[in-house]
Amino acid sequence: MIDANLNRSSEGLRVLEDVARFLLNDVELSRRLRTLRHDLARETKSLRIGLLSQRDSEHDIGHPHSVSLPSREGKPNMGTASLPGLTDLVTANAKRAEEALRVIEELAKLPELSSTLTSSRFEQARFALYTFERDLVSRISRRDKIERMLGLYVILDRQFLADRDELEIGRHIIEGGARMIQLRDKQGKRGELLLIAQRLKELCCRADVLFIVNDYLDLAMAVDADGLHVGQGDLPLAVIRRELPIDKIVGCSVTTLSQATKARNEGADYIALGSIFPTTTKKEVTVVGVDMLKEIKRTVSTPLVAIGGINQSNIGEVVAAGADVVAVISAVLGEEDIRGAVQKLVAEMDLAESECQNQ
Ligand code: TZP
Ligand code: MG
Repeated sequence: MIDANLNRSSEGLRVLEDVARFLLNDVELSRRLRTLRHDLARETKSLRIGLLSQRDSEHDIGHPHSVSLPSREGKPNMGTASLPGLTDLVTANAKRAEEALRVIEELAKLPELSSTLTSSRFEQARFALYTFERDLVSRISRRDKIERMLGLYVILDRQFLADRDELEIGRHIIEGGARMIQLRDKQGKRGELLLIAQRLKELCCRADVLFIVNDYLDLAMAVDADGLHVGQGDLPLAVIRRELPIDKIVGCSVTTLSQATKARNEGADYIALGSIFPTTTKKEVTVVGVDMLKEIKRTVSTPLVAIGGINQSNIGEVVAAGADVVAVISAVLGEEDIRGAVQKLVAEMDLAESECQNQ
């Protein structure tokens, strides 16, 4: 049992470590997982020869070719509703390692084993693994959303919309080809916003467009939005991270390189820099210019959204300067033909991107 469970735990840990290393490129997480795996190997080093001497895999009734246990073929054990994804894989392997550690932890309490194995060491490892499991699932599910962060991000500003219907405008924005929509209402009428946010979220979800709520953590949570966008004066990122479900993304507005670095370090999934150009949509903005965009792009690898005063005539310049996503309000909502305005902006972005690639 000890041999089997040590193998299970190190194999499960190795899968998690490789996911962190090769898929998430997360140096820190993969290093911590490797340390845990090595610590466990060191802990049980003195048992290695004895365990190997007693190993008899061929006659194990759980051996894949054994007829003694019912076949598991055709019964996937990772996820049920749909095809297993990476989060199912991580969960299955974390569980395998956690369970294995628990078995060793229990065995180590037996009088004949307590002098060779320290139960509490396996308990500590199991608890460390619970946190790794959560961190990995969070990283993977947010990564899936971040990978969808491309193209045009339209901010449905209710004050700019005046009396126009949010849903109808939202539909036209999606039909035009925007990839992200944010609901923004600086007057904060949460009661009115709830139903609108719910419907917009459903609309976006059907179209595979990311739906982000500006400012209001409670509203983002109530409608299960894909994420929350906050500014410098809003709740700290650490508090938001603690409150939001682990699969949600958080965007943060910045105007300087140091704010961008700080937001990255505090766990922002994307950074929105602006105002890039002068704008009348938002009062008292700092105009930062395209050079700041280039500088942040060079220094911070977090996905970068450019915002402020961007329109058809300058969107190409912003894309060329390194914006991963471009966010607009007036260039879309200030137009009569919403769908057409989105289409033209998207076409300009595509053109600028292909020109960048050809250079
Ligand atoms: N943050 C920085 S500038 C800005 C916000 C919300 C306003 C963007 O609006 P527009 O009309 O695209 O300039
Ligand atoms: Mg805000």
